Amino acid sequence: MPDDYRRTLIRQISQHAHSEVVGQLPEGNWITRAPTLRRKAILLAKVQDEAGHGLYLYSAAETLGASREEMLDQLLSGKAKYASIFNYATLSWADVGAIGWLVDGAAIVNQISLCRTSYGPYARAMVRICKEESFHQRQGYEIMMTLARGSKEQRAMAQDALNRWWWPTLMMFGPHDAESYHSQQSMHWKIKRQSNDELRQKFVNQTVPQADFLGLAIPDPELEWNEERGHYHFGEIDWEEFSRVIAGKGPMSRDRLEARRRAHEEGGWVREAALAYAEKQGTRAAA
Ligand code: FAQ
Repeated sequence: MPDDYRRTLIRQISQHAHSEVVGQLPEGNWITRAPTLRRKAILLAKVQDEAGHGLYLYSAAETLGASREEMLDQLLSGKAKYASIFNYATLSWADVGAIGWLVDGAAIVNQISLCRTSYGPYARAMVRICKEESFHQRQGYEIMMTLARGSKEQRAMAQDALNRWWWPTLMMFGPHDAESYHSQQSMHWKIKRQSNDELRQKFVNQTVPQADFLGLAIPDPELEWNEERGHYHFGEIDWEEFSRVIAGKGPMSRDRLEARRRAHEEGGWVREAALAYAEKQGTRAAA
């Protein structure tokens, strides 16, 4: 395996794993405040799924020779990137709906494409992840539907969440193709099967009718159907905001890393106990 191919995969897969792990935080914040027991149980299951996705992905990266400690170190020291979207705050219950609908929706569009990525362990992890993300996306849309059909205040809450999450969601697909310095090589190696702009367009095309069905307005005055292109035209993303967020200066960047560091420290005794237990079992098996 060429070294650069291996390095590129470790970079992408570990960033993807970090995103799943950090991605638990914005919604995890709402578990204690979910409006009903049913919503709480669903949200708990979803957040647990994200932890599981992190595990599949760290394991896939380990098959390439990266160690778990090394990858976690890079995340906790702030060296490694993770998806920009998780550096935004979840201000209301509607944000949990918007994350499921939009963020998981965008993640699926990207990950369906990655089910055909050229590295088998990554592609196989994606198949299972996509099935789970599909459940996540539906639960988010169902929350939005309930709010959109609810009281005036609930509709306003749903619209406010869409207003705040729309643009950061479009940023999840990364820079424009012309600015995406890894794309050409990754497409050549078939790590990426579709470009950042192609996937972003696909997401917009499938999401606009969903917003229409909810009776919510996408916060983009330029948004309109282009008959000739067979695609929605949409406005320009604020790339300065994107650069700021991926440089670690997003609205919640500091809190996210602090929460991960604290969880790592507080979980030290679990790792120690698991190692001691494995050692004891090993000694018994040898005896
Ligand atoms: N955020 O040259 P490109 C989820 C970086 S999972 C942060 O285009 P590439 C599930 C990029 O790393 C979401 N950084 O790079 C969930 C590179 O920096 P580097 C995660 C970004 O790799 C839902 C530089 O910019 N999904 O949400 C972003 O060819 C709900 C130049 O960019 C994945 O990771 C960004 N948005 O394409 C969980 C999918 N965009 O590494 C909880 C797998 C770009 O040189 C709740 N990854 N950058 O320092 C990919 O498909 C690709 O890596 C891209 C970027 C498309 C993200």
